[in-house]
Amino acid sequence: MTRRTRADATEPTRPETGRRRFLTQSAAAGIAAIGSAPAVASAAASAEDLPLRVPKWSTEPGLPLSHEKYGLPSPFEKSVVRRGRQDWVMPGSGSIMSPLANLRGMITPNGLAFERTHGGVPEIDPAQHRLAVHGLVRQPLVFTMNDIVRFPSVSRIHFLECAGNTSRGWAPPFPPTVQLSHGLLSCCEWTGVLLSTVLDEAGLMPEAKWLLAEGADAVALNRSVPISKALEDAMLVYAQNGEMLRPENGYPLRLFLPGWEGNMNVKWLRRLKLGAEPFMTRWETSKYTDSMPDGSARQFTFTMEAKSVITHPAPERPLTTKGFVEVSGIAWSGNGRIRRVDVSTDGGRSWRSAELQQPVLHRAWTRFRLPWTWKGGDTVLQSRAIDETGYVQPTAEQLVAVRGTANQYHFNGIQSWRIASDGKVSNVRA
Ligand SMILES: Nc1nc2c(c(=O)[nH]1)N[C@H]1C(S)=C(S)[C@@H](COP(=O)(O)O)O[C@H]1N2
Ligand SMILES: [Mo]
Repeated sequence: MTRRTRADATEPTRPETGRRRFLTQSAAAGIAAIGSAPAVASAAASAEDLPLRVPKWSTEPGLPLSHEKYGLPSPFEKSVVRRGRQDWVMPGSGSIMSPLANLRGMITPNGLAFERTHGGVPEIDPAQHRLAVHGLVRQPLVFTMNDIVRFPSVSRIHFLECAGNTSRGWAPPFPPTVQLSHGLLSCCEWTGVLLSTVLDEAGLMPEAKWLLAEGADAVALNRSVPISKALEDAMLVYAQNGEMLRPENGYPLRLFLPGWEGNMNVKWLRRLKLGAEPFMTRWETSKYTDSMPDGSARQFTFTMEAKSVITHPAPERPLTTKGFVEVSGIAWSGNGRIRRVDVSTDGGRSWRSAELQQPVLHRAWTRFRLPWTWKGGDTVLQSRAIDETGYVQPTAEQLVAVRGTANQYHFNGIQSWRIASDGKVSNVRA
């Protein structure tokens, strides 16, 4: 699907430097004008808000500190939660999605990270947990968690995306929110030991070309991983965003394969078996293969290709005021860094390059932002990611032309949000 488009000639646009007014430049802005400021701001807001009120919370001592409890968000943020399906197909199976429209920057906090689990969350005592490394190794080994955390550690920021993310992008009806369409996705700082360090300890036999990674949950989820990936950047992860993994994300130990489909990132990892061939488990034969239009299935589609989505505006965050809008979203690629993100505010007729939040990291989310003036009309917003390999995120039509519509996995087509003239946002195919 690598394709060059005319947008490659687009000049990157940056907001002009120097003094610039954003919110009070249009008569409809809801910002109070102070004192002798020109009467461009909403008169209703001025009358009500000036002079600045002194609310109760500014005049009385506040609540005690939460120092003995685990900290929680403000009660006013209580709608910012994961949503999805639980006890789906079998007990404990489900997927709950991250509220992408309410995330800022490039890190997903642990309490909002997506969860996808096929047989419930095991409650594992780390003191009793073991990791076995065996098969085509010189010295089979069994590690305790104390052994694992003694190894030299690394911390890296990477995205994690379920192969089934945007699985309803192939054909209508499309999910009503960005959370339900794109929320099987997180980006976190992962801490652990490089898998290559642990494999060195056991000593790989020259014939070892694949490894089987197996979880300690009731479904014993297991996947075959080529040794090249195991030695390139795979990690055995025990911490996420600075604290030990949450039970739902694999406590006390998970495999992490940067940029590769979520399913292979085996949680509650208990066993690594080295072999000469892939193990052909049910997770890579009956599931996680891609149906092709000729009826065949494509196997071992490991890498999550470049993709992007606008998270503001989005159905959950409609436009309420004409004038300045910061269009913002995330882009990521399992093949490396994001080079550029183009945004269209006219349904794909013209494109402008968005500003990328620094640092732009390998196999991590890149937040993009583009200033836009919404004049109140009906239009369609789209974003298109280009990664450092030159790969351009395809349109949904291009993807369907190659892959058909009988698919569940690996949809990375361009997302279209329709902005209606009342500011409401809906999921459409433009
Ligand atoms: N042992 C085990 N590992 C697992 C799973 C599982 O059900 N059991 N689910 C997989 C799938 S399909 C995905 S997308 C990711 C989800 O990781 P998360 O729940 O930490 O977001 O874990 C993968 N690893
Ligand atoms: Mo998944």
